[in-house]
Amino acid sequence: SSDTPRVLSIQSHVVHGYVGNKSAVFPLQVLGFEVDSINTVQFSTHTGYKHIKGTSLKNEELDELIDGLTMNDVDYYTHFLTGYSRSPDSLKKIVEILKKLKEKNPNLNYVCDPVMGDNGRMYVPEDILPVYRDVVVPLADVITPNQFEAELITGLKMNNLEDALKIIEALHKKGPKTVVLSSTELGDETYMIAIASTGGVQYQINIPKLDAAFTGTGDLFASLFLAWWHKTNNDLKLTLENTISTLQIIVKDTYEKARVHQPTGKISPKLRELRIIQNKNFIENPKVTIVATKL
Ligand code: PLP
Ligand code: PXL
Repeated sequence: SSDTPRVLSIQSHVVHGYVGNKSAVFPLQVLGFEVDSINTVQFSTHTGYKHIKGTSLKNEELDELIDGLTMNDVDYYTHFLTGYSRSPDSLKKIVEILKKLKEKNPNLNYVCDPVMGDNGRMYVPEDILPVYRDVVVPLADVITPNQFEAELITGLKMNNLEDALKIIEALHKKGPKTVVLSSTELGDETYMIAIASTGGVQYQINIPKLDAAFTGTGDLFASLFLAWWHKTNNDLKLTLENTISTLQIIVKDTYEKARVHQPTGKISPKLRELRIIQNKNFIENPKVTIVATKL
């Protein structure tokens, strides 16, 4: 029916663990969204493991799946979600799909996580950048870059909060009405800063740091933000608080359980897999433990 939001999520699938669609689909479903998912790759695990096995969906195969949806008249969506993509060609294909979906629903909400890298390092081919910057980002309603991705897209460097606000402004100028910096290194050794902006208003939230890096958190962030942005009727503060509070619960729980098995040293990828299903209740009913402040 028209009151159930419907998402098309085009992301990775991993057999084991939680990145891409494995990280995004369950939270969206739990929060009441109909989710249609297309898997851009099917790998055994995410690429942070030692052995990478699996296959990627070809552009023709992606086209064929979309054709099937169109021909059967099941291609009406309220939301479109994309993440990790490895080739400029597949990104251009995503733009074609977006345009088609917008013909069917002009109010389609496109949430784009322009996944390119973090901490000063690109982990997708460099020729992806101009496609995000010049073609994809201008068509997005909501973008969720981290600091490094926001710097790449704008060509500006972020050394302080003032820079961050200039970068956000530059990102709005490209098109997106909602810009969220999912994480920045503008805090200190104990916390990161996330900032959400609708142009008129900006909120900051401080995210406690743990001595481990997780994979799939960005994908989870984008799905939670999409869900709460819709469910709160575009309440920016509450959306940011619910998103970060849920992420914190999951990341902390994952960390604490991992530390039981591995008390010291670097935690293996296997033990760092996000404990998403175990925290289903917190996904459904987030306890706001971290408050956002107006900038
Ligand atoms: N890790 C944690 C604990 C977070 O709360 C967040 C986002 O808020 C991220 C990672 C996301 O960072 P990125 O977008 O760089 O993956
Ligand atoms: O979370 C991003 C991501 C998505 N898809 C695959 C990945 C990763 C991160 O490592 O390996 C296949």
